[in-house]
Amino acid sequence: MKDLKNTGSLAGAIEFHLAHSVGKTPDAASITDWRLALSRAVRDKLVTPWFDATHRTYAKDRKRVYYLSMEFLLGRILEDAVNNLGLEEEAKEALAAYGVNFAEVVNDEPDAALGNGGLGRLAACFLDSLSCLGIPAYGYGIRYAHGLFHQSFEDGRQVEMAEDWLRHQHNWEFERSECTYDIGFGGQVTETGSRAQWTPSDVVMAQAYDTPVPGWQASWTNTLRLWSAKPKKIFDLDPFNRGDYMQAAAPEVLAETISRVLYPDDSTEIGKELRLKQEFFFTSASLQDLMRRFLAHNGDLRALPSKVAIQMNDTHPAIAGPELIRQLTDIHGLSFEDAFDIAQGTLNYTNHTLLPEALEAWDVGLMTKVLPRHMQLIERIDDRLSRDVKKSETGVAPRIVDNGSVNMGTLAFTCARRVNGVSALHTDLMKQTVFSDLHAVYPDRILNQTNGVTPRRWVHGCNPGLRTLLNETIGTGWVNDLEQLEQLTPLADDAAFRIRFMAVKQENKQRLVDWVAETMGVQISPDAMFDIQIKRIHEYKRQLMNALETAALANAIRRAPDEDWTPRVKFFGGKAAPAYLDAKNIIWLINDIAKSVNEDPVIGDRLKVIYPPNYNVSMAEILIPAADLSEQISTAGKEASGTGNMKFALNGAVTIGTLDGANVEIRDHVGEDNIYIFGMTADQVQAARDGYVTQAHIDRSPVLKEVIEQIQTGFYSPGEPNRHRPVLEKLLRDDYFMVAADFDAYWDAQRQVDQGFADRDAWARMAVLNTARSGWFSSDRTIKGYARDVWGVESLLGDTT
Ligand code: Z16
Repeated sequence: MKDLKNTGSLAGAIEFHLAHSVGKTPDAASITDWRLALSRAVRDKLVTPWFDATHRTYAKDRKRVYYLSMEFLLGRILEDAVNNLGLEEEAKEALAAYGVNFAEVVNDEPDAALGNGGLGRLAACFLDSLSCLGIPAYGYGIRYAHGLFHQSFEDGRQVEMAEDWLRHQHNWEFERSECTYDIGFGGQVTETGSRAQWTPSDVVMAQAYDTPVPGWQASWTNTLRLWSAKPKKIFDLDPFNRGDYMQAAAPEVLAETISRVLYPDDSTEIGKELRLKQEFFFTSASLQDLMRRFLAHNGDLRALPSKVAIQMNDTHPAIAGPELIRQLTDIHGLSFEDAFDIAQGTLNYTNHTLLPEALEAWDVGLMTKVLPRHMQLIERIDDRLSRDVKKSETGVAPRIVDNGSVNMGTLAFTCARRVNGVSALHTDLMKQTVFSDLHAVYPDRILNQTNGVTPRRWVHGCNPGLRTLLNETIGTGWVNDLEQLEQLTPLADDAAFRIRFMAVKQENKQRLVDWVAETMGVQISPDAMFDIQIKRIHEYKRQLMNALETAALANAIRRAPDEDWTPRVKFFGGKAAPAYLDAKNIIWLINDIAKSVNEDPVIGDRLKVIYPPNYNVSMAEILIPAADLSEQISTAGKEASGTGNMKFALNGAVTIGTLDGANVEIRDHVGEDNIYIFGMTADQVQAARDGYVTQAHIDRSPVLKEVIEQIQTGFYSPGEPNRHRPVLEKLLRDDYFMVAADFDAYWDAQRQVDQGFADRDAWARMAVLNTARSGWFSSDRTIKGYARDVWGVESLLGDTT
């Protein structure tokens, strides 16, 4: 292994840090103390490779990637770093010498939940791949004091609590108290000559905190730089001198509000002033920082696109267009046209959804108030777009400023060199729907980069049994070259291998059984099929359809308990945005169905429903390796990609799903015999909208009809028949996501799954083939695609010159 130029043995470093960083003796140390000591000891080993990577990038003046994202859903950091550094055995032994259990120590770490779902977790997987591939890159985001809320259930209903991940020392980051930038808001724009000058009325400081991101064996280490808001001045002296200490502290409170909390909305935009301020805050700080780094080595601003590639993760950082142009014109004196060309050559934009309610649009009045100079520049960018439209003679002219609001998707598109979708289907739909006008004007701009997931966390880390089996079977190269899993394909026909593969699955299921018993006090059988749907709760993801099918299955079992049922445990996991009442109602219904099913002695072990509260990255790491069946059942055309679908397939779960997002590509890779596809296609969904009548579909389906009547009459809410009326009323009034239309196809597919699982050997074969053929879904493949087609950057790994 590579010499990490470390600071001696890990054991010695842990002891050192327990004393010197934590201030404890071993006999007085709690699990948290050991964790903090281990974190410091591991972090020490990162420092040298981290410096090396920085120096090599500087020395060669290489093009750097800057990934701007409002969200980085990292989850736990320590175990991942221990794995990537190959320190697992050493850490286990070092702690065991004190009678301390390594697993307990790493599990003590709170998740860094600085994201809502797929978009934020994708950013975290990308950071891992960028480092593993040796691409010089920075992640830029916000160091929220409070990440995604903690979820609990009270009588089946979601209750939210503030999350507090920074309560204990956060031992991974380096505070950069010297690295700060001023971020202005409001105020006036004046013209001096041809140069505009923005004088903000409020200024806060963005302060950097750096987290090293080690690649595999730390052969390369990048930086995640998160910004925290600080006041320019701590106290207002007038009120302080008057003795009004609370009033004096107001500026501090106000400034820090900007980075206080992550907005908990996934796929809906709320248009709040504070959110706009957050977006500008981290975007402006990041651009000031990267410009400083660029200008330290380059005099010619025209060289920016050759040295810098900026990725806007969704439209959240789309103010980067006007902000970069503002810096180039108002600060560095370039003309608008030159500044626009440079900015456009540097910026790229990833779109993650086509849902209209998720497309950001800021009120012009609000934008003018918060960012007056940027609003002027947005108007100029809009003029430039109009000129390009005229030149291209395509007819329908898209506008950035339209109907009193600033369309951030159109802005991001106009300011970007490349615009990408996150799966093949999603990219096609982008061209056909929301971006069809812009695509006609700029036909070479849109391209696809299908999402991926990091095999370090999502196989090697979370599935030690599979890791060992793979290492013994195909060697260890798969960790960095996941398509090597293809070598397993012939072994799907090898009975002895299938047995070993399914023994790993069984161990993982037992681990989940124990966890459910411990955390929820519910006993489930590891011999049942584990059927899992984990993701944010959203109508388009159709957890409701899964819940209705669960209730229908319970009915069928109750009617004929002695039939040959395939025992199932249905797992649900996920949070609803606190303001998304329809999603919260679905959670309530699922929990009521779970209660009824689980308490029914006639059903027994044939069906159980488990909904553990507070689904997060760490919980996914327990659930995914234990899955037999992966639920990916969104209304076709609505799930841009999905990434959980990839994690399940890699870990040997079989998918039941619609032809949506990356499911299409999963089918192409694993083969149609190894996946259960059902329901309408995206085209059929579009065609079915005209004249859609929910009741007609219900009348056609006696199975669905019975369940709906049960819910209506309070079967799942005894004594309170109206409890679930809102869910049903919405379904009957406006089944926009076509639960009723797809229900029968889903039911039938599930019965096929029952039969499939009953033939354990045939199922094992499918499971092996899912793992064998999912290597393409590594985020390493995705990042190589971005590096080649979007950023124009190369790996510095092995480049020791
Ligand atoms: C998000 O997680 C996604 C889209 C979006 O507009 C906002 C958020 Cl917070 C998800 C998509 O829903 C999912 O299909 C996709 O796999 C993921 O982004 C990563 O691209």
